[in-house]
Amino acid sequence: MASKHSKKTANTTAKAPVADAVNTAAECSCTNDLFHPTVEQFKDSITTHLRRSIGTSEKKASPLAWWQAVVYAVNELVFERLTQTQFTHASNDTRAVNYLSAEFLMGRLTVNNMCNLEVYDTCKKALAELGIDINELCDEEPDMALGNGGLGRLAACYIDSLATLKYPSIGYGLHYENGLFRQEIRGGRQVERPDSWREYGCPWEVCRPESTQEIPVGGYVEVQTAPDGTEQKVWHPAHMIKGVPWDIPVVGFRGASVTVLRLWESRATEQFNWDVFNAGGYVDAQEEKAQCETISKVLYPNDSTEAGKMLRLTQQYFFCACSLKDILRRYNRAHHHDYSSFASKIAIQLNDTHPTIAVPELMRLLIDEEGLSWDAAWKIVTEVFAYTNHTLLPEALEKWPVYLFERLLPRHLEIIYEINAHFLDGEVERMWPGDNEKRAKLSIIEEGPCRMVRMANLCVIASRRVNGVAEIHSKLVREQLFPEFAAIWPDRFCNVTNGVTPRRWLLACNPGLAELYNEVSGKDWPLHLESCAKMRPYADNADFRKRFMDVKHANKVALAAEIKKLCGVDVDPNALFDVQVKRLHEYKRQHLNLLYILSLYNELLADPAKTIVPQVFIFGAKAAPAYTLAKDIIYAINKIGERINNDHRIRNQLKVVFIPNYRVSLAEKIIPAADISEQISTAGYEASGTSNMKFSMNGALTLGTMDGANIEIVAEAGVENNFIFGLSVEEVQELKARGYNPWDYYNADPVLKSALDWLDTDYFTPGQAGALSSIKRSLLDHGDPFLVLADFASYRDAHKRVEEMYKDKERWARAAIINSASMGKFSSDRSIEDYVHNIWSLKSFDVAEHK
Ligand code: 26W
Repeated sequence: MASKHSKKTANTTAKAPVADAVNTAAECSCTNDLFHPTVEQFKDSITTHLRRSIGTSEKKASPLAWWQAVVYAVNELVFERLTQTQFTHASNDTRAVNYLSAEFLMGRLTVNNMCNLEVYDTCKKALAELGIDINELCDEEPDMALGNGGLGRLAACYIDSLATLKYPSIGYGLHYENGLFRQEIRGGRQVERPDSWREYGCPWEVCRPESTQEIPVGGYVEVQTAPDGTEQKVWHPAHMIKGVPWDIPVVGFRGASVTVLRLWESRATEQFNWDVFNAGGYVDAQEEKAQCETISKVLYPNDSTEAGKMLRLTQQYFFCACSLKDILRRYNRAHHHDYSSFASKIAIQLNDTHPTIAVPELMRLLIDEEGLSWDAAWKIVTEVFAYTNHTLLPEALEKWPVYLFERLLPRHLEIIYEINAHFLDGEVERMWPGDNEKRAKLSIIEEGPCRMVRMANLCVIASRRVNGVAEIHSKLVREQLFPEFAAIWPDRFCNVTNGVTPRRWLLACNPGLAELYNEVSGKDWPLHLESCAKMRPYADNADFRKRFMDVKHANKVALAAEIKKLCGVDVDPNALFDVQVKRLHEYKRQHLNLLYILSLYNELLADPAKTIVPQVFIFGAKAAPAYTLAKDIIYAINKIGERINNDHRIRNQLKVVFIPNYRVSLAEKIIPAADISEQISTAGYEASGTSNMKFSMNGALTLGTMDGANIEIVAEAGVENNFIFGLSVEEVQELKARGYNPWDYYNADPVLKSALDWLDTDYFTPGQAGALSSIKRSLLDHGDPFLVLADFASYRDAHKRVEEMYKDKERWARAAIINSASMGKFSSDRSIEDYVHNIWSLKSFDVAEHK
């Protein structure tokens, strides 16, 4: 089948000469050589793969086998394009960005790849003719959940945009055997279960054993004197670990180009096994093997607190070291160890501080292995790296105990000390001569009983650019997180507001709305999301409003069915769907939402005749396994939901559902069905948020604080079309400085007081009074660090405004349309162009067909 497709491609399209391959991003005509199979050809390809690649038949094939066969059929197109992309880049010796990230939250790839190749409808028909429902088939695919939340999903959106915009690029990460845990809810509580996403193999990935790397760890450093009298450091590592790369090709929209995600799997080296084995240590060898393989076994499920574990540091070092060796190997293929053009060919982006160890590792490779001087190596390093900060939470800023470095990476520790000495005696001394306080604050090493390496300081010192992920966040990064660094290097700091790929988050997940955009904006809107603004005037057209809301209603009907299946709860698609889906964290304030629900329930019980806008509150959230209060909040949502959903007195006017195991594939079903998007973080704490953008794109109205990208979203869509409440960043800081006392709010507001007191009773947990008390205690006895009580009244008021607007169906539809049509800025294509122009300086390349 492969030859059939490629032959067809070759015959039907003109070959572009390689010399013509260099084009600007604006000329977007590269897609006409993409092969579009017919329904018959697709059927043929799928059944052939069933028989010849999988060894089954149409009659016997399991749903999993059908899905695999479809992936093989789609992959024929993907691989063809991959080869073309790599040929184009190699023959032009392109400058590329290497995106280093400990997380890539890819989700499922089948529908997305089909949509990007514009073969979804063909495939759907082909499958229908074979008696298979495409939705059921696609539900066979496990999510690639190799990330915790926003940071990992952002990396996945960026890979999609890089491929679509034809920028030479590669994503590097870890090939976790287990992604983020699968969440089960038992008795209302979160239980973590392993997520083995590739238990039966993943048909999208290709192993590349020829690019395997060997990575040294442990041991000691010896100082040798060279014949010319100079000192040389020689690292004698204790062990070597093998890094095996797995490639996942990501195809851009209309097959523009293919960007590879290269994920490293750890294995024991053969050499080690043989040594121990020969010494009679068969069992020891097995243990060592298990230890090596542990490195890529599991993703750490924390999205804010750093555990400081040896394994986590080893993971970070392992994938950075593999990636750098890979980068150097490819560079040297064309440049033969001449490093003079290294910085002009290579950009490396650090996705938060998790890959910071790449900085000393590149220094080590250049100095110890390639023979460059310190100054030459440092010049390269500071031209190549850039760092994105994703959080201001102090507990999320990575610090590693020096003793862990001594044990695992002794040579890297020396290099870090030297970078630090150069910096403190250079820039810091020049700026603040003799100021020991400044030296202590800016040092990469934090002194104390346990000396620590501050990874963020190392990142800032080594990077040519440091960016935050929304305007307000970048301002706080510059002014409050790193003010001294910004004084030393004012031009180093910049902003790149996050974005999301409209291919996955609109075209693929909301076909009904995508069809409306095809009508009003033409079919190129997934490439030019600003063109969706053409829908704005239709907000005034009653017929169009009806069609828009019909799409929303159909999505709500589908979600209601899913909720019935997953939670066993009946919800009415005519009710207002109010959604908060994101990681569970106190700063995101799911408990603020819950307190409002309690107050609303209380109102209904107090007045049995009362009618309100029927509302369904929908939650989805995973808590870090060791984050007790977060898990208590999940328990509270479930128990309160159980009581409310079964209380006939309130006549189905209020429902609360917690959808278990929230993940990318669920987000794709939930977001298109939302009326309200809850974005209620304490101002100053949510760096950007990205689901806020996805919700707005899909026609939900934001109920949110002036935080992160919410500020930019309402600037585009109009504050009158959303519901803004709560303290601003400045007000939060003033209140904290003045001295915040949550008891004042508790005592002054009877609505709030009774909601909180309810948590101490056994009303929601019969026979177990106090089972929900930890939430109340955190808000009163432990000082309410995220100002939940301070924002409650304003939040409640905003909810009342939501209800008022929802009663006016036409007004609501108008606001929903304007929100969706105003999200052009939040395409990840725009974010990538910002990175390209302000940080990476890349040129895009049209991918030529070749034979
Ligand atoms: C365990 C250490 C750790 C610390 C922080 C792991 C992961 C993190 C991430 C930075 C958490 C994260 O995902 N941050 C989110 O990044 C998104 C993409 O920029 C932003 O939109 C979110 O606001 C931010 O919380």
